[in-house]
Amino acid sequence: SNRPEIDDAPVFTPTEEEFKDAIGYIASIRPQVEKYGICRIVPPSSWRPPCPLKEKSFWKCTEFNTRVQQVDKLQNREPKKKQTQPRVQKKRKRRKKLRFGMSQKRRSAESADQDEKFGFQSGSDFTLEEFQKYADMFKEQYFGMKGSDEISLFEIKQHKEMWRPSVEEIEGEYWRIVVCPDDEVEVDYGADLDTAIFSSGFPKSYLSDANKQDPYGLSCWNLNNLRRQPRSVLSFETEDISGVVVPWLYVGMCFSSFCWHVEDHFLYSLNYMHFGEQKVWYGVPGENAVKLEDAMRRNLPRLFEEQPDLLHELVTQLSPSVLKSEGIPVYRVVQNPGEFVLTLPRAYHSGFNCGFNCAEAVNVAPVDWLPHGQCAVELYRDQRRKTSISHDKLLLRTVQTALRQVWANLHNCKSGQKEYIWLDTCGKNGMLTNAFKTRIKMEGAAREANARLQCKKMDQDYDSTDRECFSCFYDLHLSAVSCQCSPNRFACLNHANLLCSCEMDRKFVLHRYSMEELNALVAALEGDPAAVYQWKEYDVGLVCQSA
Ligand code: 2HG
Repeated sequence: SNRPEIDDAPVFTPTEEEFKDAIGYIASIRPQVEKYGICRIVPPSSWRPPCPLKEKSFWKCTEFNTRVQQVDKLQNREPKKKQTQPRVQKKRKRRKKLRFGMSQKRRSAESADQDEKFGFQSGSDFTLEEFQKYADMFKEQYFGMKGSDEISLFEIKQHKEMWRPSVEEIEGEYWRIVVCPDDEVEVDYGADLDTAIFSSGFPKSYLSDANKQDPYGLSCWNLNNLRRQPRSVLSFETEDISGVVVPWLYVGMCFSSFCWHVEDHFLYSLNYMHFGEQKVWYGVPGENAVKLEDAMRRNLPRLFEEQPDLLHELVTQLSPSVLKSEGIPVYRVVQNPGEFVLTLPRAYHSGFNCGFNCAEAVNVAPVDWLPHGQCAVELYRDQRRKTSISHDKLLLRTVQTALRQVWANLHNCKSGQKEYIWLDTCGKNGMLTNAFKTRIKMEGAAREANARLQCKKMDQDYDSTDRECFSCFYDLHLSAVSCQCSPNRFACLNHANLLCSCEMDRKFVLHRYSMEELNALVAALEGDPAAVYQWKEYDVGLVCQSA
């Protein structure tokens, strides 16, 4: 069989009490999940949120766009680059093309760069009702046809129980198509649908007065609310970044796939299945991320030669059996409707759907994510890759909030426990203190290297979302280098030399805080009362300025 023989990732079944705090629960299971990278979370049986997508008016009327996936080309395909040497024509087996129904809805190939690199072309628009019909018909015909082209759809329906394949059979067939592609199998996937535009599968508490009382509208496991939970570093993100803090929806059919990838900025991801057939996941612990990347390069050298950043495109599968044979641990999860799947920072994951289903996903950032996020932006800088969030802004805002609590704690002005949620991330060896100290040390060294340049304070209200290093796209929230010659061009501290050919005395460093202020912040986080008071004076000033 082509079914990979791999162990299952752990399953967690929180009690109702444990389920009251999503970020707290995730933090509590992290030590156990780290060596797997992925896990399944089964909510208490009483937690059954209604799904507004199932309401008739929505189900039948609202359309979403799909992408077309050639499942047989996810691992084995020819690089698209023009060949310099004439290729020897290999004799190929007769290929059976498996696409069914609704082909009249298919759009012609749209994307202009499809000739340049492999990707998923835009497919048809469907309502959920139409997509379910299409998905069910595909699956019935696919598995009905196997071994015998003679069975009619009618006969298949009559013997539904007899042929209905198990998850394991679908999994075996999936990897047969991907690994030894004799047939062309094309499916559609309603992936990455912005819930702000399409709709969320969870009730939204702010949409109607009735929902304001709805425990599911308010639930901390409702993915629309996750960003705003206590102890979520992403609660300090003010932009509605689609797919990161605003959930995305996935409407799947049999064999529709998500290929090997890690989350942007190495964030956690939390995925909930609203309804439908199972989603099979494969996860690799975060500490094996580089090993996985090397294995992918070794096994698919020509594809990586053509496209060095292939893994960012999310269009490539590689059999878990191959990864295992290269010594990379891979774990499996079968997600059922009503269950969550959690992936940890830098844990590669991939998978496919067993039939028509609908899931929703968003990123999560408990405080232990900070060092991973730092590592991500440093790698992005080296790869000259754009960032999607300002890591330094989130870090600074978390520190500011934590320090208000440190100050309040010193004054013993307890006004409800909520005020103190960040306290145990501070102190001499707190997670927040450590993450901030590491960042400030790096900042100190980079400013030292630019000590010849004059310094200016940047406007407090300057937001780095409109500025990035011209060379590596590094975020410029903490500091930027500018030159009199070009006021709208900026560099990070590492690329000051490349900014322009002007003399150094025309260039200057813009900083949000001086090193003295940053070091005082560290001392305050560590609990030094004098530093806390010094910071408080400054913070009051800041609050007044921004008020
Ligand atoms: C993820 O967390 C996505 O990476 C998986 O939610 C995508 O469900 C999918 O297809």
